[in-house]
Amino acid sequence: MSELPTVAGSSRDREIVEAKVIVTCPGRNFVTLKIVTRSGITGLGDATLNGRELAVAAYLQEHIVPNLIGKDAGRIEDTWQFFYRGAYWRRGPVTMTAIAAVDVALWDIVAKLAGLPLYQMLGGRSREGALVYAHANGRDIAETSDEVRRYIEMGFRAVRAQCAVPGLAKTYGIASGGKAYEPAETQLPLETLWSTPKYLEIVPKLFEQLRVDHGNDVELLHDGHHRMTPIEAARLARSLEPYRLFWLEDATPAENQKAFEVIRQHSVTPLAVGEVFNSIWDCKHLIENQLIDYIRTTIVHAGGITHVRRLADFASLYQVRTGFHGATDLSPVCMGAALHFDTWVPNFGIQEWMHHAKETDEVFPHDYQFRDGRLHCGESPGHGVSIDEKLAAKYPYSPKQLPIARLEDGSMWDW
Ligand code: GCO
Ligand code: MG
Repeated sequence: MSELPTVAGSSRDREIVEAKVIVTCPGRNFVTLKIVTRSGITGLGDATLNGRELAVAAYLQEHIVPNLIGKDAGRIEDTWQFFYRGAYWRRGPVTMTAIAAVDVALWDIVAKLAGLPLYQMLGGRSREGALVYAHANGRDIAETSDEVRRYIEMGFRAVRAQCAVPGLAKTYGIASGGKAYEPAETQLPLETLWSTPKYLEIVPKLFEQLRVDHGNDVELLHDGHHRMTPIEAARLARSLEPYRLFWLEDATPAENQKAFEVIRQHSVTPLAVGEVFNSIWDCKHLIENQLIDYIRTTIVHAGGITHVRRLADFASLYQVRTGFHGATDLSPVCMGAALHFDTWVPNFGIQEWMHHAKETDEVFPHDYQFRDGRLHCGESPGHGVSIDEKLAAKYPYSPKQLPIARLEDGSMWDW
């Protein structure tokens, strides 16, 4: 790569001379941290927290950037400990997303200094590509099934299926007006109505039909998005057993990790959880008691590669596999880093992949590619994702928040 210096690697070369927070909205909002060393190597980290972007941007700008200048970019672990222990205030999505951005940018730099793709720095290739799942959704069972077919025809081996719930105007995961589904579309939260009994009526029928239409070869997934109580989740998980799901995700909120014991007592449907977790402590009980099968916590929201590697190693002791979050609100920078991680991590399960918009891909050129149902990370040094800053500047920040949900009597519920 042209930016590699002839003499790489002295601590003076690695000194951080610039750290810049870039906020851009090519189709949706993204926050990116760019770190530059004295020798001119740049590293990028994703810092996007959907609907709360500017909180992380300010955390980085005010509290992290001043501490970075002058540090040795090669001291990844020490920098992680500095920002985690040194902040005194531990964990939380804003802090852990900011730390993740620094961590990923430093891994990117160190891999570029070594002239190696990032997966090589982690221990090398364990597989040829990362199995990914796509998002199929529809206004009814037939439309959802058509969408599943479309993805199978595109080469996907695993598809998540969500279908509108009769009697509810707007449901999580369902696109409106023929557009691709996007989690945050309005400036202030869109109010939606939720009914678990109505939802529990339709979901088993959806998967029964999908198995009739598509057979048993394709892996099918479903996201409950934290809306069921533990006993309701247990009922759904049990009723889905004949359709052999790859996983049921976020069956119930997990602040109380013991809640998953109820689901486990009643069902053998595999369980995935963790896209809203930001630390190993959020899933310690879940993992060591084998209450889940897949951990969703990904790099951008949980302290970066340094922390998620620790989490994945811990999970491997209990045969829990990774299934990283990969919605469109995680930037291509996170996706690039995640794919290098997926290429290495021994206990890999699956990777979520919602396509980014064309504008997003243009702002963040990347070398990962979809082939045969898998995403393949590239071979260029680092994580293989860059940013076109001039183009990014043409897409100013546009405030957007996630929807909220209320029950039919008006009470607030989980969206
Ligand atoms: C998923 C997620 C997303 C989230 C979104 C929030 O499984 O992909 O549940 O759809 O809702 O990432 O910002
Ligand atoms: Mg989810």
